[in-house]
Amino acid sequence: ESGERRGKAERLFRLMDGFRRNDPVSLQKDILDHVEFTVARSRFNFDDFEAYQALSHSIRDRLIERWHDTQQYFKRKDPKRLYFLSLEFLMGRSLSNSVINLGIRDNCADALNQLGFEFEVVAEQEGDGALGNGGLARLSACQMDSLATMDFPAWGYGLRYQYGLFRQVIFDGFQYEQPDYWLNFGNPWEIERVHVSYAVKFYGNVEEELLNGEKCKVWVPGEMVEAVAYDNPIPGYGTRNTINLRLWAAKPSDQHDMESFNTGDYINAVINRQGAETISSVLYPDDRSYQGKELRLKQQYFFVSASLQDIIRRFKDSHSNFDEFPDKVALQLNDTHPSLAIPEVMRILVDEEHLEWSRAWGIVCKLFSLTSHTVLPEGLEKVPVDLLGSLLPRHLQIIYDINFFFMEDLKKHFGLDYDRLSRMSIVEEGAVKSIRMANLSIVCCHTVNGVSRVHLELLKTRVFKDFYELWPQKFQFKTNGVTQRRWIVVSNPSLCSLISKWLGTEAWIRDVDLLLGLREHAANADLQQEWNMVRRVNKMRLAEYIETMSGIKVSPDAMFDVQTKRIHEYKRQLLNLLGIIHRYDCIKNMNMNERRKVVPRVCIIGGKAAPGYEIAKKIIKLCHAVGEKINNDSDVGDLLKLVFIPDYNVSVAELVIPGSDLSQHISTAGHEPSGTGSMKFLMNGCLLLATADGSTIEIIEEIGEDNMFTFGAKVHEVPALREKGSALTAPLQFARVVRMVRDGYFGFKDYFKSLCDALDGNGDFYLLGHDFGSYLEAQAEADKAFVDREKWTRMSILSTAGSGRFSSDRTIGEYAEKTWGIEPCRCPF
Ligand code: BZD
Repeated sequence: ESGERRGKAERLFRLMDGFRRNDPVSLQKDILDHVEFTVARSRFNFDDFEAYQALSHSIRDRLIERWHDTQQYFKRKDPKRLYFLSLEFLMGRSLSNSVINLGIRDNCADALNQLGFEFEVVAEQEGDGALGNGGLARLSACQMDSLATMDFPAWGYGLRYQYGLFRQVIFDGFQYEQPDYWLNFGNPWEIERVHVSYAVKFYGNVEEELLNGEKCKVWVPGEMVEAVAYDNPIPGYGTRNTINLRLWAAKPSDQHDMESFNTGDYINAVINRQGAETISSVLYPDDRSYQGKELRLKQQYFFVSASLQDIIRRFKDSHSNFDEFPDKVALQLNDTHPSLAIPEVMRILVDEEHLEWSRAWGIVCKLFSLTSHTVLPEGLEKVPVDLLGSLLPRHLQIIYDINFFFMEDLKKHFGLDYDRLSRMSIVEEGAVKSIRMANLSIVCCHTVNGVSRVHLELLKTRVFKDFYELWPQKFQFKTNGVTQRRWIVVSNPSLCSLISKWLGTEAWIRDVDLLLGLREHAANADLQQEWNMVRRVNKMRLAEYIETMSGIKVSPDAMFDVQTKRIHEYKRQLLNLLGIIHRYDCIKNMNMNERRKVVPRVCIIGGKAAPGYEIAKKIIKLCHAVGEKINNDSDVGDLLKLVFIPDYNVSVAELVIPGSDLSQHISTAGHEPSGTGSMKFLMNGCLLLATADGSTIEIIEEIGEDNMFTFGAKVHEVPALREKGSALTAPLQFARVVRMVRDGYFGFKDYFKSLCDALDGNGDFYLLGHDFGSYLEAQAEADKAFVDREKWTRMSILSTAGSGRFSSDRTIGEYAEKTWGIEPCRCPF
């Protein structure tokens, strides 16, 4: 019967004229259709936002066609699939990215034009999808783009938070947080799947039952919540493949709480039901210290349970033997946040599928791989046993059992070395008995990946040293990468055209190593001139944005010196600020003649501080206080400006990065696992001023020390320098600028006191004092290079040319081959 239906459908499809067409006239018809029937506005009268909605729905139709074909093709071929589990995805805007990946950007622009609209203006109507905090979350988004483009049979799974990352508003120089209710105006990029939903259980207790004469455990839950799927199609570039990002939303379950309805308290019963939705209501802002919050744990399990039910259902559609599960499925844990998936798979296999423990464990150990994004031991997730035991009683038992067998193995391996056993145990004894999620993950994952070479080194020698000694082969690294589709093609279209023109091909958009071909033209005067022209226009656009946001007028002749990323002590925005104060102080003490030689700078800082992170918030205030002073000082004029860009997010980054001359990546060596912002700036021909940390170590190797400005202590020097205390190593200028802040030169003396105290003598944990001297030298080098236009432009071209290694295509290729064991599965056009 289904074959007959299919035949009918295929005949009808041919009658209907097949797929949506992508010529401008067909696109126009579709847009008007959606204006009239989806947006429900008159086709004779609609505005930019409505045009955005209608165009997006037209694109969505095309995505859905491709999505269906891809999924059917995957189903038919049944390759091994990758499931990428992450609690955070920072997708940013979808419209421009989609039309570029579909190859219909120009036709869309034409279609809109003929309707009296401009593509750029329409695209600006879209809000930012900000379901994540920073690097980890944007990395997931870049990797999804690469997975789709490289035709891998993969899906992402995550949570559909109703409130994304908070909006940052600045009032009087202080940060305030506001909710980001990003779904307020609808979201044309998602498809609600009311029929794809699963019950997720919480609380309750574990009972024993007899099954065929054998005892088995049964979890009797106390609460039930429904997980409903929302699918976000992810189109690849230059391929028909369109993969899926499935996000779960919590809804009350019919079985949630029948009791209270029966007691007759109807209104309160309904109100209680609504409470279920809080699980997916809000993203936790990252402060990198784990506090054992119940809601966070609930989110993690909710997402893991729904995803695994979905994955196992799909597996069972065409397989019945769980021994084949690892041949068909790879599960990637994006940090330990989804690591409850490990006991959850064990529970399903043992309690529900009734496999023997050892057989189930054998399967589980072939399924999972972990990527760590942390260096600090304090950054490792811990869940109090009491909390876990009450929310997920059966999982706690399973974790204890896993730990029991692990401890037995360890004793065989190392003998009764109790210190080592207690360090490696999944269970941490202590004031608050807790489960160490990293230990649980490492025990079970076949591979633990670091995000840069030096990061792996730190994992092996410090963070997971004991585990490395036990299982050296598990530890690998895959240097992070970012997608050139978003970070050049979408965000810097004129640079994109210029690159294609000089390479004579657009093939670098899929094969980024071709960028190397720019090297031979780096000194070409014509290319240099065109290069500078493109960069100049981007700077003017950024200058305009700065003026709108802050009222500060900046000159595009100045060097745009940018540091945009989450505010953290280890990222050292404070070092940057102290450098700016020093520059200001120098200018103030110059005579007219000397001032004429100063290279004008616009210093740009942007980033959010976690709401509870007091020091980070003080740094934001200091930036405003210093800016206030400098920007209003007529002695200084255009020689120095300091602006803070509020509410830095993916869309703002798309504007800032192409307009930057110099960008700073100046973490204390050994603290930034990788860093991916640097790669985006590099691709756009912005020069880097950086410490040798995380990925910048590898960037230096790729483009050469001559093409960037480096400074500061090296990773291996940091521990000894810390011992010594920086009172001895800090230069005089350092004490002077700190004193200016301390003495209230920028006001708010009491408020900034703790910032200054932390830099004193032995307290300077992040080595600002030690690195200050070489930082100023690197800055002086940058000034010198900037006035030599030919040299600077050559360095800029060589930066883009050398950025190919930092594409997420390379990263994903390595994961696919070395960690996941998956192969491309390309859907025919
Ligand atoms: O991950 C970041 C690292 O700090 C960067 O060096 C690295 O480049 C990226 C990608 O690998 N880590 C995070 O972004 N971490 C978080 O955002 C986070 C979120 C929730 C809880 C803890 C940390």
